Amino acid sequence: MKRALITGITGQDGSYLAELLLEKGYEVHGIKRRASLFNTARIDHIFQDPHNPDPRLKLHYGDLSDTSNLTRILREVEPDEVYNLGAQSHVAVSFEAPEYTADVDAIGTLRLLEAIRFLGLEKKARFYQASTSELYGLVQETPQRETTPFHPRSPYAVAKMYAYWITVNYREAYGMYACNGILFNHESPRRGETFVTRKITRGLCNIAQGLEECLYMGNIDALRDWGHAKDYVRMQWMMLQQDAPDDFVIATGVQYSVREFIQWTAAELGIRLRFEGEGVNEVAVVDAVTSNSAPAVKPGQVVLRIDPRYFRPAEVETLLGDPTKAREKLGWTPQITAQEMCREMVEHDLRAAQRAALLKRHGYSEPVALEG
Ligand code: NDP
Ligand code: GDR
Repeated sequence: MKRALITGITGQDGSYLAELLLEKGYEVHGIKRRASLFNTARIDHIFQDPHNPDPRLKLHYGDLSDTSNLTRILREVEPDEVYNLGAQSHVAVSFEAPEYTADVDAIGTLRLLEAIRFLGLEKKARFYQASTSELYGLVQETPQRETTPFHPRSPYAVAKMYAYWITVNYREAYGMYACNGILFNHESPRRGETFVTRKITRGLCNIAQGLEECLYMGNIDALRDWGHAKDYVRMQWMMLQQDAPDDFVIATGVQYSVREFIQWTAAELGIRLRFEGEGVNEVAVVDAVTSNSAPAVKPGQVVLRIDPRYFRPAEVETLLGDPTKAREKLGWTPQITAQEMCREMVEHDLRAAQRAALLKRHGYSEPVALEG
């Protein structure tokens, strides 16, 4: 039985990857952070009682900022595969907490690689690094592929650039099987609530149910290449099953704007929107409501405004990936389109909003709008 260690197992990708590896018969170890509230909601459904004689999912307390902790866990687990998905992953937050982001996202990756080497596991443990399309930042070529030069535009992207190169360096210097997946944005119903797609699906579902009045957004003209996290974790595993390590762009090759994602979400809820005004004065107004999914929304209602608080000090305006290498060398193609993914996210968030509205009507609780 193969053993895998996943940092960031409690995150979006970690949870889907853990499911996939359990299905494939792996023993899965995950590092979770100590928090004052439970942070395991995304993996609770695959939790296994640690008192069972042989649980195949095991969680270890740890943190990418703690070398001795990482070394001890690696020594205990002796994994065949290490997936480094743990990170402070929010680009806007990285401008607020640049040093912490560098410590976890850049030096955290070095700590993990060095611990593998220190323990003499460099020929046994295959290593996957969660690299990102944010490396391309101010894009030098469209679409972006493995050879496109990097120009990172945030403390997050700069930290991830260190992690990218240290992974390449350990491969070249020590012959480690170490790979970078350069992943473009990927989403799902498990996406963190402050990333743009989830903020939109959750926010508009809440508005549809009368739980919030208006969604406040930043740069809605940004263009992204969005895929589904389930498709992308499959590729993370595939990258570690090759004869030789390599780096791959993982993307759909199709690009949409944030504004289009807003329109899709509204359409799923039976809300027809029109955008009015310009720049920070732009708003989205309801033209018509054509389904009973949005009982609280009325024509003429302003459901979206621009708040400059969500603009970034340096923005990545456009990203579009070229996944040709992944298709040709690994036979990978994404199965779920961005529109299908949007529908799944709306269905999920509408159910949650309907439930919250029911509770609210009966005086039980009131959800709050999130920053992000
Ligand atoms: P999430 O933000 O959903 O998950 C991040 C995970 O990292 C969580 O489990 C989080 O723990 C954990 N983590 C945060 N800080 C630390 C730390 N100091 N030590 C250990 N673990 C920590 O991210 P995603 O699942 O979306 O992304 C996975 C990885 O892929 C990240 O590295 C991200 O930067 C990268 N990436 C993501 C893309 C995307 O579109 N989703 C695209 C390209 C790259 P907790 O739950 O306790 O917060
Ligand atoms: P990104 O994702 O920065 O690409 O990083 P995010 O969803 O946060 O932003 C995408 C684009 O939408 C614009 N935007 C807003 N973003 C947020 N979060 N909130 C808003 O209100 C808003 N309004 C407009 C942003 O400016 C941006 O242009 C994600 C993360 O998962 C990274 O970890 C990963 O590396 C990259 O994707 C690939």
